[in-house]
Amino acid sequence: MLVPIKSGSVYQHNMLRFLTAGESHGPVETAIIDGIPAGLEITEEEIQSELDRRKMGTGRGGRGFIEKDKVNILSGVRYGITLGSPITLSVNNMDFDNNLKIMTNKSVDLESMKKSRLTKPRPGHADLAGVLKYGFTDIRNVSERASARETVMRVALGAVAKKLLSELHIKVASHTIQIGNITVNSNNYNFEKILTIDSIDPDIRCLNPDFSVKMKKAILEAIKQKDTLGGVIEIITRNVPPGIGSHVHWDRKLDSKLAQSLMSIPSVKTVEIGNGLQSSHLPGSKVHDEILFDNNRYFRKTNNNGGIEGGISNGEDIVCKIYLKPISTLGNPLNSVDIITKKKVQADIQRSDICVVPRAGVIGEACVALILAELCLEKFGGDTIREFKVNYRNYITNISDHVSSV
Ligand code: EPS
Repeated sequence: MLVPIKSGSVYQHNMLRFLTAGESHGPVETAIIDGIPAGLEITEEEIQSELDRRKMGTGRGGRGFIEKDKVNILSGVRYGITLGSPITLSVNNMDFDNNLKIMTNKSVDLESMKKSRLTKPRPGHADLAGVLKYGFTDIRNVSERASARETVMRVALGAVAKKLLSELHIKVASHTIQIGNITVNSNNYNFEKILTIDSIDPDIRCLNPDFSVKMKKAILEAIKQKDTLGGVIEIITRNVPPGIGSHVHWDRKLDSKLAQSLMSIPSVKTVEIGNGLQSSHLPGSKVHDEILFDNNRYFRKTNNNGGIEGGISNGEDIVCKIYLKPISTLGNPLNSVDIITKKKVQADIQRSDICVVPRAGVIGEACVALILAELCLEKFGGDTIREFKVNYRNYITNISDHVSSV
């Protein structure tokens, strides 16, 4: 019989939290994650392999070829093992602009900064709302931090979260199901195949080769037209036990936390759990997943609810989709208004990506992994990985005891 070791105040004590910092063309992107138990094996190479996955895909702009995205572990890990103390990660920006040392260097030439400032906000970007909110006359003060470059740290942190989840056999995978108006049917997915999608189709990350060709063509056409394209990614998590998240408070619900995390990825405008969009058109009898019991466990034949009911995981795959709008920096810019002159102008043209959808899957996986790691730590607690795993196994034994005593 396994003995529970966690104390009653686990929720506060084992809270996983993190912060990222860095401007897109500043010297460094950095992050601190706190709450990872001691004893987790993690190396720079493991984090690096996730960052390398994020660099793949058709539709990248020139910046992608400049950045190395080489990660450094600066604290919280010794000899490849976590210490229970905050873990600091950093990635140097190769395309570093000295003007972005403004926070430490007051002696920069303000006149030339004034001349180089960006004043023509891009529709769809944080540019205009950001300068109004923070009282700036240079859009770069906003766009540098609003940049999707920040997701480099989310992916690095997500690698740590994924490693923690792997201790509970939880795996996260993603694939592309839409680029522009080309959509592939993702029903009856093969999870093991999705786990290997990077080697099958590194350019688009789509399981169907015919659709992948069409999607790639669409991106190349958008490049020719100086336009941009959005799309849809599906992110699937397997082996999450029933009972992660909670129905008792709005901000402890697994689906509400996943939605916030995924919605925070730049360009994401919709987060769908299970078949949420389609379900809104159907009667309940065609939507809800009937409950079955066999081999000492409950299961469902369908998974329209995407593995979450009442904000709690039900043991089925957690299925999320993210819908991305096209990138807002356009080669043929839309109309805008200059924030200094208030005259009608065309928005700034800046070097940019054309389509971020293929690699958004890697970012989405990280966002999902960070939430599941947080909620698994809330549920199972522990200062060490051993405690965490014993508590997990104890819980799994308890729920199957509950089943057989009914
Ligand atoms: C981004 C604009 C581009 C992208 C960048 C995100 O950068 P730049 O303005 O330097 O050309 O390449 O993404 C990355 C650098 C990255 O690593 O993902 C934006 O404005 O969001």
